[in-house]
Amino acid sequence: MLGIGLELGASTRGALMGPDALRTAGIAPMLANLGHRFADRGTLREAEPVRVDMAPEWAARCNHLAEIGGWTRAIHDRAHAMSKGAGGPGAPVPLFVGGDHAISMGTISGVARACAEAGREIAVLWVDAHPDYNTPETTPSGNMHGMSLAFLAGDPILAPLLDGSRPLAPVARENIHVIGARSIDPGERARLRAHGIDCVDMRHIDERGVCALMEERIARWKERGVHLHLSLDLDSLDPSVAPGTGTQVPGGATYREAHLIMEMLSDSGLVGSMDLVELNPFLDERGRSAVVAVELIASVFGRTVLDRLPDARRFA
Ligand code: DIR
Ligand code: MN
Ligand code: MN
Ligand code: MN
Repeated sequence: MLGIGLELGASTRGALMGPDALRTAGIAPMLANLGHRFADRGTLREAEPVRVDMAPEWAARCNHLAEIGGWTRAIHDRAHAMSKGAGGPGAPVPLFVGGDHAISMGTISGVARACAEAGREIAVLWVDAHPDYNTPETTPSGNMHGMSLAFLAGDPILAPLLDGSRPLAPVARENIHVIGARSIDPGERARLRAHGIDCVDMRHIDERGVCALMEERIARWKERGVHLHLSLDLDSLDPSVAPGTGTQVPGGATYREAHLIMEMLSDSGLVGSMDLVELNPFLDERGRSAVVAVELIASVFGRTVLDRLPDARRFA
């Protein structure tokens, strides 16, 4: 696990305390109890601002651009180093803990570069109330945590966040999957449609259920043999379950819906790397969202309620 204390991608402060709250909530013993070797690599607490070579009209629409550029490059280098040999048998699974969702511009670009070097295809599952598919052209807020997935898909306006020494290996549009969406800006929605991004909104989940939706996607990832990166934004959950997050949106995933996504991913054996973002302890209620986050991570890493028996034996 690497903590990343970046909170300038959002307009609410406090997400930089996320990694420490997760530690207090018991991430280390939880994963150790599941039989994993858990290494806490500490928290990245600062990054030097850099000059990002972006046209001034777009740069003006990116809040804290120089800072986010510096963070993105520093995070990218760490994530790339942690992902060497990504997805190979027995390779460790890097867990990145934010911080706001702008950290994923560094984490996933680092993982994607390692995948490209290893000749591996990468797919991203973005579990979030927001698709974060804005660009400087479409953003209503200027907040860069709302642009991270667009950057990772290779948006040319955002590309200069990384520099020439760190080539961006964009995630192919057909390998980007959003689930849990319920707050999408108008320009963002048009871009998702134009790019054919697979975006499962809450109505889809209501109508078809998490199980069927996840089975389809898991079958596809298995067929393609991808390295799957899970990017879990805590605001995907309903605010009644996880209030400790900066942009609450009603109508989110229930506790069980979120766990079922994690459990099915765990069973699939596909998750090769993961982000947990937007945990804001300053907005939390006595640590309950941090505890929920630890429990969700535990489900990704193999915690089950019962032993999973083949259906025929379950009622024997
Ligand atoms: C909104 C809010 N779509 C924006 N985005 C996010 O400002 O771009 N909130 N990611 O968490
Ligand atoms: Mn997000
Ligand atoms: Mn966000
Ligand atoms: Mn979100």
